[in-house]
Amino acid sequence: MASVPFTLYTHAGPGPNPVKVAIALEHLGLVYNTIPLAFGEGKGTVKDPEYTSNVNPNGRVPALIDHDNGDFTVFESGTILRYLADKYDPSGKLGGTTVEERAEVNQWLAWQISGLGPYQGQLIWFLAFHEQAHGEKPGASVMARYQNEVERLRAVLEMHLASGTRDHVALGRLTIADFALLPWLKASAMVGPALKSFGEYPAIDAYVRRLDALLEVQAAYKKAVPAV
Ligand SMILES: N[C@@H](CCC(=O)N[C@@H](CS)C(=O)NCC(=O)O)C(=O)O
Repeated sequence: MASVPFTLYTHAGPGPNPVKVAIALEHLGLVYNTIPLAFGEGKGTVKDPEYTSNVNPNGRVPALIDHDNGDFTVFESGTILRYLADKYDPSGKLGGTTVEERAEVNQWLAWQISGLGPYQGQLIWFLAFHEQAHGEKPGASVMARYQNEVERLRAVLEMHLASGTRDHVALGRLTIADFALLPWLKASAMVGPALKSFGEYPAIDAYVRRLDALLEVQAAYKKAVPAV
């Protein structure tokens, strides 16, 4: 048995994907070390050949190594969350106890990973990094495309939470889908006035506050996200 059973590769900055996994590890009471990687290329980055050859061929974080399972290595945050729930939560509370429950959790996981994450992530890129990289501002129609899609997705979530007076996004209880959503909703702060404030989405606002108050969430942020 390894002395610390899990190694979690995180971002040396505020990237929202690795902390999802830290929240799950904290919630399950699993002990882990973090290895923060920088963006870019070279030693100690997400594109370091040592990392892409041995851990994540996609050159992104998070990735997780489960040392007590023969150093089983897994990347993609949604898949890591699913792995942890399936393997370490036999009650099924976090990931669903039936095929139908698992589908309900997975649909919101997929919604975050394929929708909110990429659109909001690219919006952050266009706002904060594009001009520096390309020497010109992105066109207004490009910005509008990303802003409108993020707002559309937020309106979908708002309606879902508000219409069922739901405290959680799936199954009426805390699941790995909440762990995936929270960091992306919190990361809206990086976009500033380019997106509406959560004052305009009261159900999302309450949802974020509720999850943020969990001790496991606070511990995960402390350990997996550097203070800025
Ligand atoms: N779909 C991936 C996205 C991972 C991702 O994009 N992570 C960011 C940090 S939050 C990253 O590693 N970016 C590095 C880069 O863009 O070079 C997941 O959910 O794990």
